[in-house]
Amino acid sequence: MGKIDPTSPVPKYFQLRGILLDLIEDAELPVDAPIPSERELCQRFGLSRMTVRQAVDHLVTEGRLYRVPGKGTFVARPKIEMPLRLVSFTEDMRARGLEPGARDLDHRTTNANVTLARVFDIPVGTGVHVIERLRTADGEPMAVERSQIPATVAPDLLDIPLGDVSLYDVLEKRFGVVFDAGEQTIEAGLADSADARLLDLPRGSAVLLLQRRSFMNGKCVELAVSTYRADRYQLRGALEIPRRGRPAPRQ
Ligand code: 16G
Repeated sequence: MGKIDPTSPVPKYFQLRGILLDLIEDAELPVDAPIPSERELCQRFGLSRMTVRQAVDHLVTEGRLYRVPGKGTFVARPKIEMPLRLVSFTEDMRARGLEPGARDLDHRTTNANVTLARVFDIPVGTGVHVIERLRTADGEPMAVERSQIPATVAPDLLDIPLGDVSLYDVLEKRFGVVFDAGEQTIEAGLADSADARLLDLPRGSAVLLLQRRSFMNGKCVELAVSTYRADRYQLRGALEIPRRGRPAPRQ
């Protein structure tokens, strides 16, 4: 186990954070295991209570630990990496060995306003299906997804129960919709009271707000506006090396 180096310029709380993270990563502290009490950590590393609390608070904020009032502090599950590919929720969860689920919150057909008409390249007033679902993984709420699809693309889509089924699967098998391109924006946000309740989070918790446009043959066919739990998802992307400013290869 690591030690605190009193001569290091790295603050002691940050060193302890690193030691605890190593224990989590090496699975010496597995998921849902309690971490040693504040008193034990103070004794073991010769630190003040304030320093220990600062390290633990940091890890709680980062989503690596969670507190249960009256019980202690435990190791959190690792976050899920948000796919930066055009995959369905169902496909993504299955690939991780988790059971995908969907609860139908609301579905209706509305008339396209100017914005939607522009997005879908359809006349204002044309029907657009709106499907709101709570997405779950192994029964745990993960996201609220609100998909909008022009009715011309999938006329009787709302006659199909969209509870525990894959929307993309239905679109492909029943309506021949196969997406061939997509774009997505991701922003930080705070859960409003409705989403917080659905996602089982305290109101005002951090969430990720996503907007996805999925295309077929150059036309947008789905506009999804979704709220994902920030305590369960993280983003990872490959970094491209910019061409300019790259050092010339050595001769
Ligand atoms: C993804 C999509 C969503 C789509 C859903 C279909 C986002 C950010 N992404 O979660 O647009 O409706 O997959 O999943 O919302 P399904 O085929 O499992 O129903």
